[in-house]
Amino acid sequence: MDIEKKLVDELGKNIIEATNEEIYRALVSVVNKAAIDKEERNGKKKLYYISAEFLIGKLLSNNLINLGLFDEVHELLEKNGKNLGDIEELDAEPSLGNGGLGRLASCFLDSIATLGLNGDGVGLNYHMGLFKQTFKDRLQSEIPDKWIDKDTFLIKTDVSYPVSMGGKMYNSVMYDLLVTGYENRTNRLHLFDLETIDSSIIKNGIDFDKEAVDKNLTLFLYPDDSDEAGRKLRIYQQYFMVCNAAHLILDEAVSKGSDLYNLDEYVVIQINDTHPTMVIPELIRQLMERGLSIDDAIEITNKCCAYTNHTILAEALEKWPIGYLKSIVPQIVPIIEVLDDRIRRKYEDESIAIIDRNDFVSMAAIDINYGYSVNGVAGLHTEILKNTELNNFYKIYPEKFNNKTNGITFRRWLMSCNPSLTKYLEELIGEGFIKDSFLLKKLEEYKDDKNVLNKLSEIKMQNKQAFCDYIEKTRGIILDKDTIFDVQSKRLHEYKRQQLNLLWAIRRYLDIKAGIIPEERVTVIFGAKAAPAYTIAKDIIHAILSLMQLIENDEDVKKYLRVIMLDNYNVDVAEKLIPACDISEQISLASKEASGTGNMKYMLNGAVTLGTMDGANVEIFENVGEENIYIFGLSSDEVIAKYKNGSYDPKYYYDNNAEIKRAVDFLVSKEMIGLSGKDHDESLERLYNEFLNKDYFMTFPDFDEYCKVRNKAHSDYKNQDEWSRKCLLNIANAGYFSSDRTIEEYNRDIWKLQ
Ligand code: 9GP
Repeated sequence: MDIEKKLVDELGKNIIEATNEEIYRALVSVVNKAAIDKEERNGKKKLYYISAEFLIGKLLSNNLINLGLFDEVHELLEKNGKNLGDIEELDAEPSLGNGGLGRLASCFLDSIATLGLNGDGVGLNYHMGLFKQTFKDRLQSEIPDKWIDKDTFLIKTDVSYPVSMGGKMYNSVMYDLLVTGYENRTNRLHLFDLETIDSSIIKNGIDFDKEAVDKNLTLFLYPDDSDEAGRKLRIYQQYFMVCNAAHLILDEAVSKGSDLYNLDEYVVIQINDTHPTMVIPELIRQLMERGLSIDDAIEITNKCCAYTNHTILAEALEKWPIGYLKSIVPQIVPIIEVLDDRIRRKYEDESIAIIDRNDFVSMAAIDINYGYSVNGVAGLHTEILKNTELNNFYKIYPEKFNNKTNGITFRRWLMSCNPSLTKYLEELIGEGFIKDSFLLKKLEEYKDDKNVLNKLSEIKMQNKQAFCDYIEKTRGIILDKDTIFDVQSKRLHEYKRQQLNLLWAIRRYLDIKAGIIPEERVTVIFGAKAAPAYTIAKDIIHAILSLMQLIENDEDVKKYLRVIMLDNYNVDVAEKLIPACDISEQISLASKEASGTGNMKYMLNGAVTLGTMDGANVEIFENVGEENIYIFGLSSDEVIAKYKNGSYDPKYYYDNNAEIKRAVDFLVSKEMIGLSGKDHDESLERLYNEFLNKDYFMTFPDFDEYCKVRNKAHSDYKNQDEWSRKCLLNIANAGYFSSDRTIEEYNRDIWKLQ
C-alpha cells in the first residue's frame, strides 16, 4: 500500500503542512479503510463474545502494528518532521472497561482476529466510561471520562433494533470498532447505544438522574448501584446489551441460511461473567417470537451458550430481585420461571435453583444450568469453582466444567509498549515468537551471557527513564530511575491487598524515621481506581496518598523511600509503567484472585513477581521456577479452611505482633491525622477500625512473611547480573501466557470455529 499517497489524499495537502490533529484524523480514516479491506464474510459459524467491559486502550499504534503499517508510518512522519508519539497523544483511550475483565476481553478480540477466527465482540458504548480519577485533598474524586467527543475510530452503522424496557420502547443504534488481527483478518466490536443520551444531566462529578433511562442508559459503565435506582439501571443496561445482541445474532444467522433449529451450527455465544446472562432467556424469547416452541428454543439456546466465571466474590455473581425484572423486563420473566421450574423438578436441589427462596434470580445459575460450558480463568480458580464455590453444580454437570487460563496479547503488551525489548528479542531469537509465543523459550540459551544480561538491564533502565520523563511531564513528579521500582497496579480492592503493601511502606517509613537506614532505595508505585461507592477502598487510597504526602515533604525519608500513587491508572499509563517495573506486586489473598493478567504483563516485560500462590501466579511459579519468583503467604487451602471455621481474629495479631500494631497505629497517628489540619480524620479512623475488627482479607497473617520476602527481593536486586538473569527467565517463560494460546484452547474445547 502506498501509505504516503493515501495519507496525502486524505489530508488534501502535504504532510509537512498538516497539523497533528489533521494527521490524526487522516490516519484514523486510512487505518479504518485498510482494516475494512481485511474483513471476511466467510465462515459459517461465528462467535459472539458478549461483555459489559472491553478495556481496549488506545487504538492507533495497535492497529498500525497489526496492519503492518507501523514502521512505514513512523518513518514517513519523521521524514516530514512529525512524531507519531505526539500524534498518538491525540488518540483518546476508549473508556469502556474497569480492569482485568475488560482488558481480557480486548486481548481476546485481538487474538481471535489474529488467529483468523470468525468472532465479534458485543457490548455497550459508554459515553463517559467508568470515570476519570482525580485526587483532591488526598481523596479520590470522580469526573466523567469524555472520550467520544473527540475524534475516534467509532463507525456508526445503520443497524438498529427496538428494545422494550420498563413499559417503553427504545431504539438502539449500533456503533462498530474494527478489530484488526496481527497480519490477519479484521473482526468487529459492536457497541450498542441510544441516540437520546444526554450528558447534560451529569452534575457534581458523576452524579446524574438514574431514572431518566432514555438519557442515561449508556452514560457510564457500572453506575453506582448502592440504591434501587442504580441497581435497576444496571438491569436496563444489561438487558439492552443482550436484547440487541440476540437480534443481531439471529439476523446474521438467518441471513447465512440458518433455519434456527440449527442455530448452533452458526452461532456460539460466550457470556463473559454474569452481566450478559439475560441473553439466555432473551434468545429463547426471540426464538419463540420467530415461531419456535419453548422446548426447541431452550434446547437450541443451551447448545449455543457458554459461560466464563471470573471471580468467586459474591459481589460479581449477580442476583437480581425478580420484582425488578418484572418491572423492567416482564417479557423474559415467564421464561425465567420455566427455566427455574424445570431445574427444580429435575434435581430437587435448592442450591442450584435459579429463583431462590427470597425471590432473587441467580444469574450464574441460569448460565450453568442452561449453558453447555462453564470455565474458570486459571487452574487454581477452576479447581476452587469445582470443589468449593460451584461444587453443587459440578456434581451435576462435571462435563461442563473446564479451565482456560487467561492470557495477554503480545502485540500490545510487548511489541507496542516495549519496542526496544521487542527489537532486542528479535535480534537474539528471531521474530517467530510474535506468532508462536512459546519460541520465547529460546531466550533461555542466553541466561549466562553477560552481554545479554547487561543489555536487558540497560533496556529496563531506558524504560524506567522514559517512565520518569512521562511522570514528570504529566504529573510534575520527579522520580529517580536508580531506585527499585516496586509496583502494584490494578483495581483497588481489599482482596488484592493494596493495604498490605501500604503497611510494609509504613513500617519502612517508621524504621527510617527511627534511624534504621535501608540498603536499597525503593520507589513504591501504586495505580488503582476505587469503585465510587466502595468506601474502604477509597479509605485505602486516602491512606496511601497521606503517606505519600508525608514522605514527599520529608527529605530524610525521601532519599530511601518514595510512595507514589498515580492518578487515573488506565491502559495508556499501564503501557508506560509495566516496561519500567522491577518488582511486580501480586499479593492478593490466596484463593481470591481468579487469575490476574497484570501479573503476566509484568512478567513478559521482565519484572520479577512478588506474590501469593493465587490465581495465575501459581502457573507463573510453575513456568519460571522458584528461583525466579518471590512467594509468600497462606495457601488457598489454608485460607478456605480459616473462612470455614471462622477462626481468624485480627485482634489477636494486633495484640501479639508489635510490628503490625506499630504500622496500623500509625494510620491514626498525629502525623497522618495532622495532614487534614483537624484533630480527626474519619477515613483513616475507619480504615484503622476495619483492620482491627474485620480485616476480612487476612492481611495480618501474611504480614511478617511478606515483609521478609519483599526485603529479600530488594536485597537480591543489588546483584544486577543475578537479577537480570531472573528477568530474562521471566521473559523466556512467558510464552504460555499469550492470549493466542488461550484462544486456541477456547476454540478447540468450546467454540469449535473453523
Ligand atoms: O478479578 C478477576 C481477575 O482475577 C481476572 O484476571 C479477570 C479476567 O479473567 O477477571 C477479574 N474479574 C472481574 O473483574 C469481575 O469478575
